[in-house]
This record gives sequence, structure tokens and C-alpha cells, in this order.
Amino acid sequence: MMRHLVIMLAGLLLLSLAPGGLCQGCAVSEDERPLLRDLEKKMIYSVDPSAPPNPSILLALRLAQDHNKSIERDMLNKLSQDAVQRAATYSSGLVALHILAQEASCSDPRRVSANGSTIDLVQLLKQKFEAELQNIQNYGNPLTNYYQLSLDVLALCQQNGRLLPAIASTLLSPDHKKYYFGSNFSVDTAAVAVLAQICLLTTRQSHLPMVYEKIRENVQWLVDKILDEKSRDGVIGNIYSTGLAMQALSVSSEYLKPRAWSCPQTLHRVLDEIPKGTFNNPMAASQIIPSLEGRSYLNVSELNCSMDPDNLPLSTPRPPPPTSPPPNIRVTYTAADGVGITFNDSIRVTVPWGSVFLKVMEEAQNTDPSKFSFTYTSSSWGPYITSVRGLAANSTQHTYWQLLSNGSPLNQGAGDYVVSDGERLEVRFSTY
Ligand code: B12
Repeated sequence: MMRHLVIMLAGLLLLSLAPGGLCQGCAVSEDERPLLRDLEKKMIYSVDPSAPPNPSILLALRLAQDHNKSIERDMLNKLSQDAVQRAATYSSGLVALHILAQEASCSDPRRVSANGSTIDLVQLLKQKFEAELQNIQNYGNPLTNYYQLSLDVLALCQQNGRLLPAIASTLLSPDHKKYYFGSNFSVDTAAVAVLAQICLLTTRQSHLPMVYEKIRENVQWLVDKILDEKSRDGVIGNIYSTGLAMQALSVSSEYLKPRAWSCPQTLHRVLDEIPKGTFNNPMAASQIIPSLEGRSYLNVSELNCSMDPDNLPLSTPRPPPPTSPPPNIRVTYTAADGVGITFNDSIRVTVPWGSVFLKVMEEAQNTDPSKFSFTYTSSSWGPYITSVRGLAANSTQHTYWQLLSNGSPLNQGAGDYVVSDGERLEVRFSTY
């Protein structure tokens, strides 16, 4: 009896230490938990009910320790409804995120039902993934990007989707074109590629040792590159890639040299940013929350939904107290074609203190639409600038409208970045 108990306890301990186990890496302490709970609540409040439901948010809530069951149930229903209606139009990475969110909610992604219809998201992802591979074969580029391809591999691997590890090992191999935007290494992309390949190594769906050797080499290269992007203060890439990087590094401890990374240092750096509002964008919150819980997207299949506590009550948020109108500030705004070099126009704009970049763009457009007209689409991260002065971004040509301040690229979008007095803002047509 006693022996059995000891063996069981040892087994549990081993399970929790294994890669992908529930208690890996570092996590917030009980003293720090209120900060995390506040972030979760804020993320829930800031969900836009008129926007399409966002699987990253439910995924983060499910990976958290504290839960609000009715909110999660509601989100799952909305995601299922959206999936049965529109999944055919989703990008491959969005299908992958829906699969992860369904799985994390203990719901079968192969049978998602709503309004009398049922859809098999895993089958759909296989088709979308196939189309991505076909596009690479025909044109040298995926339909989307390697961040989404990594999400695809991760979701298919978690679902035992008969994804050939040999294909994945070539697909995610070291390559400038895959892991860089322009001259910048994409820590976010590398992090998801690590998670995907650790999944492949853990689930062993092929019998060819050479394939696994290649995957291990890929992971080693990616982990080293991610660590190259670590600053002395613990941020990895920028603050918005740090959450995914933490997930990747905490499941790849065997690829890290001793003392190569201090998880607690990075964790505390992230915690310091929460009160400053750095993660007020719900997407940003959703990508940081799992790592604060010491968890990763590899844990979705291990969640036991029937054991969830229902302990995250939401109070109605208090409306902010009335304030006197803010003073005005002045900034310079430039719209430039950095590819064809056909225009480069600047204007001085006055906006209320606390305005975001988008407000500056709107003011400039109102003042001189012939030079500063623009369009945007709504995305999970907020407004994505698609064209300025009729010149449109084109993903097949790898062009986009880059946002800059005083000559440096911003790490936030036009809907989030708060401008300051005297700042030189710019939208520049660029390539990646
Ligand atoms: C790929 C990518 C790009 C590509 C998008 C085109 C393509 N080839 O797919 C390029 C290189 C063009 C790009 C541009 C920008 N990006 Co970007 N991008 C990503 C990345 C790596 C993956 C996005 C993705 O495919 N998600 C999966 C799919 C399923 O989700 P999705 O919402 O449908 O994805 C679309 C949108 O996210 C949109 N998008 C991409 N980046 C951004 C950024 C913002 C602010 C918005 C509103 C939308 C948006 O393009 C995606 C593909 O269609 C993420 C990394 C991450 N952690 O999420 C960064 C990320 C979202 N980008 C970021 C930033 C800052 C930008 C820029 C503002 C940079 C700049 N200074 O100009 C610009 C956007 C400017 C604009 N025009 O409005 C940040 C956002 C952080 C934040 N707090 O807002 C991230 C998190 C990277 C980071 N760690 O800094 N990006």
C-alpha cells in the first residue's frame, strides 16, 4: 500500500517536471496573483462585443488558474457559432487558434456545433495547411506567414493530426526568410516554432530518428536566436514578444546552457509593466497571461475542466470620474513612400493630450485629404493600416505601412500608441 503510494507520488512528480507538464518554468507568487487577476479581468472587460470572438483570449483564460465559468462558456459558444458560420474564410493560423481554444475548453475541435451545424476544425486546418504548403511550392512563400505555419503545426501536432514530422522539420528549419521581417528577427515566430517542434518531439509521430535529430537542431538554433534577443533587463525581443518567448524557453530547458536565462527576472520585468497599462490591449494580455501562470500552449490537452474553480467574479467596472478637457499637444506627422519614393509629406497636427496615433492620422486626413487619406482594417490587435494616399500594402509583394516615432519603428499599433507633445510621427511604406 505504502509502496504504491510512493510510486504514485514519484510518478506525479515526474509528470509535473516533464516538458509540457503543468508545473514548469516559473509563475507568479500568491502575493503577485492579484496583479494577474486584475489583468485577466481587464482583458475580459476590454473584449469588443461587436468584433469577431477571439480564440487567443479564451485560450489565455483557460490556461489561467482562476476562472469565471459563465464568461468562458459564453466565449466558447460565440467561438463555435463564428466557426460554423465563417471558418472557411479564416486564415490557417486562426483555425489553429480556434482548435487550441476548443481543446483548452475540453471541447472536441473535430466536432464543433452551433445553430444545428457541425464543423471539423482539424480537417479544415489540414486543408488550409496543405494550401499553405502548395503556395510555398509554387511561389516560395506561404499564404500567410511562418508565425501562422508554426501555429498550424502546433495545433495539428496536439490533435495527432497525422502531420508528417519530416515535413514540419523542413518547414520550420533555420532560414532568414522565415524568421525575419526585414532585418529584424521575429521572436514571436521563433517562439511558436519552438512550441510546435517540442510538441513533435514529445508526441513522436514518426519512426525516423533522423527527423528528430533535425527537429532538435532546429529547436537549438531557434532557442539560441531567441536568447540573442534578450536584453539585460529580461525583456526578450520586445515586451510584446516576451510572453511567447517565456513559453518557448520554459519548455526547452534541455536546450539552454546553465544560467543562460533567468525566468524569474523576466517574469518580474513583465509584472512591473502591468500597472503601467502595457498589456491593456486584450491581445497583448492574452499572449502574456499563460507565461505568468508558468504554463504554455503545450498544456492545453492536460487541462481538467471539471476541476476548475469558479473564483473570478466580475464587478461592473466603475466609470472613470469626469475630468476637465485635456490640454492640446502638437506633433509632426509624415506620410512617406519608402519603396517607390513617390511622396514624402509632413504636416503639423494638434490633438488632445492622451490621443493615440490613429487620432493624429485622422486629424491630418481631415486637414489635407489629398495627401493624408488612409484606410485600415480591424484585426485582433486593433486597427491595421492598409493604405495611405491610395497606396495599399500588399502581402504577396511583402509591403506594409510601418509606424515610426522619431525615426524608430513602434512596437504598438495606431489604435494603442499614445503620442506625446513635439513627437515626430511617421507612416512609411516599407518592405519586409
Ligand atoms: C506577421 C506579423 C506582421 C506582418 C503582417 C503581414 C503578414 N505578412 O502576415 C507585418 C510585418 C506586416 C507586421 C506589421 C506590423 N506589426 Co506585426 N506581427 C506579426 C506577427 C509576427 C504575427 C501576426 C499573425 O499572423 N497572427 C496570427 C493571426 C491568426 O492573427 P491575426 O490577428 O489575424 O493576424 C493579423 C493581424 O495581427 C495583422 N497584424 C500584424 N501585426 C500587427 C500589428 C498591429 C498593431 C495590428 C493592429 C495588426 C497587426 O496581420 C496579421 C496577418 O494578417 C505578430 C506576433 C504576435 N505575437 O502576434 C506581430 C505583432 C502583432 N506586430 C506588431 C507590431 C507592433 C506591428 C507594427 C505596428 C510594426 C510597425 N512599427 O509598423 C506593424 C503594423 C502597422 C500597421 N500597418 O498598422 C506587434 C504588436 C504589439 C502591440 N502591442 O500592438 C506584434 C505582437 C509583434 C511584437 N512582438 O512587437 N506584423
